[in-house]
Amino acid sequence: MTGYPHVRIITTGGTIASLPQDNGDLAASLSGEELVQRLGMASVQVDTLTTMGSFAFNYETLAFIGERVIEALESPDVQGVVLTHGTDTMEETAFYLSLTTGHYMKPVVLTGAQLDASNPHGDGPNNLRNAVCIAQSESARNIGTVIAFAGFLYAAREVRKVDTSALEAFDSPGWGPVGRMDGDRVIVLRQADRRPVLNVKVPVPVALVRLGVGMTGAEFQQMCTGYKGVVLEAFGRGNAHPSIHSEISRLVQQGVPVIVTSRCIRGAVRPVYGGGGGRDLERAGAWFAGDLAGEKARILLGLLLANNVGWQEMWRFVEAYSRP
Ligand code: DAS
Repeated sequence: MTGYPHVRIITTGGTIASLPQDNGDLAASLSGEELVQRLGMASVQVDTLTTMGSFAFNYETLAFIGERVIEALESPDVQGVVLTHGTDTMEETAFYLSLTTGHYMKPVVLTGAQLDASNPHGDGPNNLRNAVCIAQSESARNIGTVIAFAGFLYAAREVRKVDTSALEAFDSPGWGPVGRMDGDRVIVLRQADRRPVLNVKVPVPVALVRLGVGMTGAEFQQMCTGYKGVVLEAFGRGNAHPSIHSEISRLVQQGVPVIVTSRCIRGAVRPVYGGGGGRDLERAGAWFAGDLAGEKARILLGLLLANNVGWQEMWRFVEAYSRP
């Protein structure tokens, strides 16, 4: 389909494309064409990228998806892109895409399902229909990368999977949705913020360390060994056991960037406490990432390292993505 505006649907698998197999396992198996056929949609072009659960994706998958989404956005006939995806890691792919495609004035809409494709009451068809409406909608031209799920639109930077099984799988804690559906009408509540973008690359692996009570510098050090970057999911406002900040200082002096996020689901980190708290982590050279989730800070840092971005410039990116 070329010559007039259309939506490109890129499919990757996930529950939306899954059917029970003979042994009872649920497995992603429907192609993009089969998914779209079930909806009887016109004005769309389908590209089956892979048929996998998103829990099986790796860094290369992210870059592969990024390349294909950019290829679609570059096409003058494509008005928006819909990406079907497993819900487990959807927020990370959404964030990766917002980091690499944020300069295009075309929507990138991710969606999926909580109920598999064999379920007569499945949520997949409605979610996909809504995602296509958003990608076609004039009012959503400037929405950036969003997850469209259960009738709401969530910004890539803020969205998190908050429920393992409910149909309302996603939320943006502290922010709420950036839009909603009203029938087939798209109501945009907030436009996307424009931030600096990076080239599509395979992210460099970064350690993601979530603190638990009693975790010490020795444990932290073990978990970070061999990595070129570290994201610490610290306590509350961004605090850690007093034995950790000297390990952070050692890493930073070796040229390993350390980003502090919170293990809380809502609210921003801020250096407030001494005695091993956030002020000591900041003095050790760690960067505070606002309310950016740890797994997203990991994608950001991995992509910055893959793009060979210098230290000052890295900080500029972390700052830009730390702000809502
Ligand atoms: N949770 C499943 C889904 O939503 C598995 C996955 O992430 O692919 O599709």
